[in-house]
Amino acid sequence: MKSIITGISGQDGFFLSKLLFEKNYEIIGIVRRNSSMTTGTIEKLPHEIKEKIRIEYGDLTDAGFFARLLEREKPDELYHLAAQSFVGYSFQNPASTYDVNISGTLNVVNAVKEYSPNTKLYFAATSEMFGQPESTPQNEETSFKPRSPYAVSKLAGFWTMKTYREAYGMFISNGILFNHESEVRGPEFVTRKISMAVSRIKNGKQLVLELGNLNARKDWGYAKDYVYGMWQMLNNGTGDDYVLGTGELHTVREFVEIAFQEVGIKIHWEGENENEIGLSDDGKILVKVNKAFFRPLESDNYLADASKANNKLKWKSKTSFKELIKLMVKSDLQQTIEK
Ligand code: NAP
Ligand code: F7E
Repeated sequence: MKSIITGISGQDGFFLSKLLFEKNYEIIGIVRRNSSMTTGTIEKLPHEIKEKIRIEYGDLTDAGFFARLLEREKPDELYHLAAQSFVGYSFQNPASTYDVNISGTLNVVNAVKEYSPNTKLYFAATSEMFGQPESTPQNEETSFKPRSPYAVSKLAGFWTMKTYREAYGMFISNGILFNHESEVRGPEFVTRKISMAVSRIKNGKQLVLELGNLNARKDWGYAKDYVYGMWQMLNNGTGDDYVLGTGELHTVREFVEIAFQEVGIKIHWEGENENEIGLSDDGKILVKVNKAFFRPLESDNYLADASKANNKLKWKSKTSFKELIKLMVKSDLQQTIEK
């Protein structure tokens, strides 16, 4: 089986590469060139997997690149993971977010339609499309109320995929994935920002962790579990839309507390709102709130109802919230010591 992964150098690309390697797929990874020729998470893959990935350099915004690629390769499966994926950045740079996430997605689906219509296509949609939902929990029938340029761009991609699936009979699955994290999560996302800071603080390499909204609540799972769901969506009868998530909500505050517990530090909180601080037992200020990390709008109160994926794909989130935090902190502790 031949696969193409866009966004292979990101978090999900890392776990999906491992999964497809285990399943003996031929893997072509799309990477955008940068001046240092670094390849993101690909560099963290075991040697035998790296060796098997064929990198093709190209940018999502280049329609001609995808047309030539699909005409030449005609893969069995294409996982379209590449995106400007950071919600905070999308408020500062909505235009480039739309270029990459909307026009870029159109380039991918058009190339599949024109040059390789039998390719099965996965699109990385998101729970962010629910924004401020009217009902909880959310499933495939819940209406969308996006609350960021990122969410708007992903909703455009989602509807484009649905339209192409119905209009042209293409095999396309939209994964409406809730937050999923890991030891290779980008450092600007809150979970990794916390696990890295906790490890550095424990080792005396950082004094304080500055965060935004400590009361923000998310449905957090482990990325490795979720990429298995992506694969299942392309290997189960017909293309469809599926919600993947844990069905559990936790606050950023809880994440902080458990991450510090992992290194033997108990956090207690004092003050309110932007003056709130987190202190250790010996009175050291280890956590501060910084307004700069708040967003103009927050998507809150959303929670996955993954019963369709559970029933049809037999998919389940396997890793608990505590296990996730434990593995992230353990990995960052190791890296902090090595540096
Ligand atoms: P990520 O770590 O931010 O990876 C994004 C990938 O897209 C990177 O490989 C990045 O390349 C690539 N990319 C960005 N702009 C590009 C462009 N113009 N041309 C080519 N490649 C480009 O994201 P992730 O966490 O793995 O998520 C994968 C997908 O799922 C994304 O579409 C995201 O929006 C979506 N999603 C993620 C979550 C989650 O919780 N992780 C939840 C729902 C949906 P560089 O390495 O060069 O930056
Ligand atoms: O924020 C709050 C922040 O940036 C999580 C992407 O993969 O999942 C991800 O988007 C929460 C938000 O992820 C800080 O306000 C508090 O409520 O880790 P995040 P995200 O915005 O949920 C969705 C499903 C995707 O689709 C996206 O691609 O944490 N928060 N303090 C903070 N967030 C950050 N980044 N930094 C802080 O200091």
